[in-house]
Amino acid sequence: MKIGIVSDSHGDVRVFEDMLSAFGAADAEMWLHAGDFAPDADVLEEMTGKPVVRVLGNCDFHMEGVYDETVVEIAGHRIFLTHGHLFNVRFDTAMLAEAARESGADIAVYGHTHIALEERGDITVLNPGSIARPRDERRGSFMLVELSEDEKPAVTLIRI
Ligand SMILES: [Mn+2]
Repeated sequence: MKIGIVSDSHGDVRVFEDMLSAFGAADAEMWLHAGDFAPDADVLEEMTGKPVVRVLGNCDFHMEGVYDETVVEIAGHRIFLTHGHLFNVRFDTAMLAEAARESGADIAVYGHTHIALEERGDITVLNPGSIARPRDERRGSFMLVELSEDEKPAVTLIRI
């Protein structure tokens, strides 16, 4: 199953158009939004007609039924999704990976730094970067991830 991962759209939902017209994005059957701003996930849901799982970022206000972290189970994988500011991610991803491990996840997804990252260990740690305000390159980024049972996730980072 192919999923899309996006973060830190910061209200600039117009960029979703470019994102969704990128090669392969239309095939994503589900999206994860790692926060900032969580309400942007509603727009993405409307645009794609697909479910969008979201968490709260440090710039988000209280939203009914939306939390700081959540676990999503897809195709035999468990994905720990959180924005990252509560896990010291500006320093490194050790605390985040540990939280993912504790919740029985094999994949951790976060945002917050606006810097794309893919780390492979016992936990696959993914940051799609920011779709609207990248700090690593000029172009915003997101990820498409192919998930199959008993296989490591196949990750593609895409710049818009
Ligand atoms: Mn943030």
